[in-house]
Amino acid sequence: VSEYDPQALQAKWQQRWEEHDPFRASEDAADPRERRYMLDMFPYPSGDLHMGHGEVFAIGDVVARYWFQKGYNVLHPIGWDSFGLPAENAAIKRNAHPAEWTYANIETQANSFRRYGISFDWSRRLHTSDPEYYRWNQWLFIRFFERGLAYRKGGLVNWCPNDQTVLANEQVVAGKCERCGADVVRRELTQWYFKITDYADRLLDDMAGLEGGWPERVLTMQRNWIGRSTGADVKFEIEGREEPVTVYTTRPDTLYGATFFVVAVDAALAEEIVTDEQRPAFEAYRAEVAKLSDIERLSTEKEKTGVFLGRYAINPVNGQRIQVWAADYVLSDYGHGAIMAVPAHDQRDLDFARTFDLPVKVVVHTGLADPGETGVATPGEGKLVNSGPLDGLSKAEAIEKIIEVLEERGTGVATVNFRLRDWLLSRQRFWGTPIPIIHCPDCGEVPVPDEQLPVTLPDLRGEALSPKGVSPLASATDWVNVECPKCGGAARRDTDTMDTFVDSSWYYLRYTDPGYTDGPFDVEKVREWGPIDQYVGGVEHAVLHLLYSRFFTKVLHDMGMVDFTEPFLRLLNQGQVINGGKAMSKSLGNGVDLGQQIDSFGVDAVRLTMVFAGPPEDDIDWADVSPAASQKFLARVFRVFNEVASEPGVSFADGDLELRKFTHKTIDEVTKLVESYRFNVAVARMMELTSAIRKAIDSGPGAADPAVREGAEALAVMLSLVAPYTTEEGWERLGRTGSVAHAGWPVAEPELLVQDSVTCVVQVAGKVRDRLEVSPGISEDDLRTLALASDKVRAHLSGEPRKVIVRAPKLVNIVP
Ligand code: ANZ
Ligand code: ZN
Repeated sequence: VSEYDPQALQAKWQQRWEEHDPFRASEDAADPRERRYMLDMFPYPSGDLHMGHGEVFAIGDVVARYWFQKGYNVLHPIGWDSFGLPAENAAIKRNAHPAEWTYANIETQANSFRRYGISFDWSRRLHTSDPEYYRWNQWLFIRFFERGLAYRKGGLVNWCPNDQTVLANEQVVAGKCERCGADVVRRELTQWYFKITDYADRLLDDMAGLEGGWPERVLTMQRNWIGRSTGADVKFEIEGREEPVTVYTTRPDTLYGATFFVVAVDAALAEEIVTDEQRPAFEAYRAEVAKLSDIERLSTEKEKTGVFLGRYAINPVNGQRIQVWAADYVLSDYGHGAIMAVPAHDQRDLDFARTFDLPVKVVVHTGLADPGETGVATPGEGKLVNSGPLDGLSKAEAIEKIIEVLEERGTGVATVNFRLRDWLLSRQRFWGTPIPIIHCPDCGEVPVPDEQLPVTLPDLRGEALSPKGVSPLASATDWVNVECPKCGGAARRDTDTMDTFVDSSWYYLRYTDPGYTDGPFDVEKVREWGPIDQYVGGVEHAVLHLLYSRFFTKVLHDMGMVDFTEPFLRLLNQGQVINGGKAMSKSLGNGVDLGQQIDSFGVDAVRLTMVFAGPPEDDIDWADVSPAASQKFLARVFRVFNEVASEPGVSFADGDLELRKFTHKTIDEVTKLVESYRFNVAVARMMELTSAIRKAIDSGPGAADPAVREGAEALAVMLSLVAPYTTEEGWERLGRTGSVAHAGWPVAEPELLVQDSVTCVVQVAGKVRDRLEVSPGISEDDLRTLALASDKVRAHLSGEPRKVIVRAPKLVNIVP
């Protein structure tokens, strides 16, 4: 009976949990418990759960189970992010429908989650590919459309030639498709966008409130992605052109140093103003640039290239004629697609100037060598020179002054610019939410009336889904051709589907009532559950999902549907599980299968290994950890549970004092460690407690001592965050009734935490010279005497010290 058999425990307790549904959140308004909302990023059903899932959900479960133990009414739901390309690609290969693959995988993962013992509320399961779910994507899209936040425009977009679809800027990583790694190319297409740029300021400013709750690196990534910069728009006359051309600059103070002017080679302006004489050279150059990827184009290592457009611009402050060039280092979709070039103080401009022998004029004296000679621009602070009325001013003063002058003359204004672009949301693929718009030749873009939602996907499968560069939905003629809801005339449905990041932008709200039929979510219930208290998931979503969700939440706030403006109060990014120092991959053959690990070592040992491996943010190298050792530890714990010889309810106060103190110290530390997310150290403390109990049984007061029971019960509850099966069985063997998951977090008794000694640091002239073990209650006088008696201290003193500052019991500071 006392043999530790993880597989047998799993079979027994999984069944019990399913009968009792122990992690259901309560909706009872009379429930006095405070609510907590704990969420793990929902999985994509690409197959069975993998090691990465094993890690993120083991970590998330520590937090969720801790809150259960602390007596909160916890919402910890699970669902599936089940639209997306892999299902579609699998369906093409197997001549099947993407739903078949998707829902089969969801079942597989759901079963694995149950076995893995995660504390989910299974009654709230949702799948984004269900029409009951995506109906509300459509509903929300229409609300956004009505508010001017969803719109269609033509322009250059990112196109993945492999997946045959457009991508949002956020899905292009270093010039490659985030999904398949193919080089992204540019295409001219008319597409749907969400106007996330309207929220750029708020997305940036509200991050101040996430400070401390979110990892700093994620905040930094989002800040950089949004990329707010302040500067000025300045108007330059172009000879022979009616309208002046505006440039954006962050350094209007350097205006007197503008020695040439550059237009993005692919901007309409370049094409418009190039002189006949220069046109052939311009067109040849433009064709060359079109072949480059964005990465190549923007590389700072690349030789600067460009072509003179045969025209001149007039510097508005000094009337100077400067050449107008076209180049690829100026982007057509940032600022105004044209710049004033200040080679002395901007490296890109200097590289260009040196390549084409253009003048360099220093206008900020920085004390560094002349950039025209060194080839190194001086972008830093300094005093203005060669700048008329700005001479002698600092950079900040000059910026203020020049903006004043420009605004007075009507040739410039102070402005703010963002790197963030609108979110391109249409996709030319099948397995997603149809965009609920009907295109009518007379009425234009007409939203599908709410009562006709959802617009469900047409029934296409296999070959019909293969990518053709236009959406497969276009081939479903019966589906496409509809009456215009406004005029009744012949019209066509939009055939694109939505980016699946739309689905995940608001799913957390739907969990509060996934069956709700009167809207995307029940506004009242969301008010009660509030934003997510703790979100756990991968850092790869730093500027994708996490940015989009924040945007959606703010729009929903403005629509009066949620009363908060940030979705995730705290964020934890777990590391990756790697093997042999490398990411697991098919080609390296270093994959580790979660299911096999569980078969070999048991769920609890695998979970314990994940949590114990290191801080949750760090990667776990599976080659360096030992699930076998975890299993051995759990067997030791299990033996302790079996050997406790006292009865439940025994008075702990009668127990062995030494073990009691150890138990309470452990409780105190583990509580603090769990709350500060140092789960691995918390596990280490539990291991020490296990050893202490073992010792008490074997060579101390014995198995019948009440302190042994006290330690074992505390251990069972604390360890239940990581090893639910072992502790559930242990709890039962300890004679306790009910699930250990709801036993209640142990509380350390303050009287048992009193330390016998503390370390006192003794400093002489600010340097630590000795450490003394003293009693916590030592008096200042005693401590002074003790410190001055130390040999190590006396070695650094010659005679009476000038001053002795005593802070009992921890510090003595001696001024010699
Ligand atoms: C003159 C100048 C002088 C500049 C100087 C910088 C330093 P951020 O901070 O990223 O907003 N710029 C403006 N539009 C551009 C475009 N479409 N493509 C490439 N570069 C562009 O960068 C703003 C600066 O980037 C602007 O300030 C402009 O160069 C350049 F000592 O103007 B600056
Ligand atoms: Zn119409």
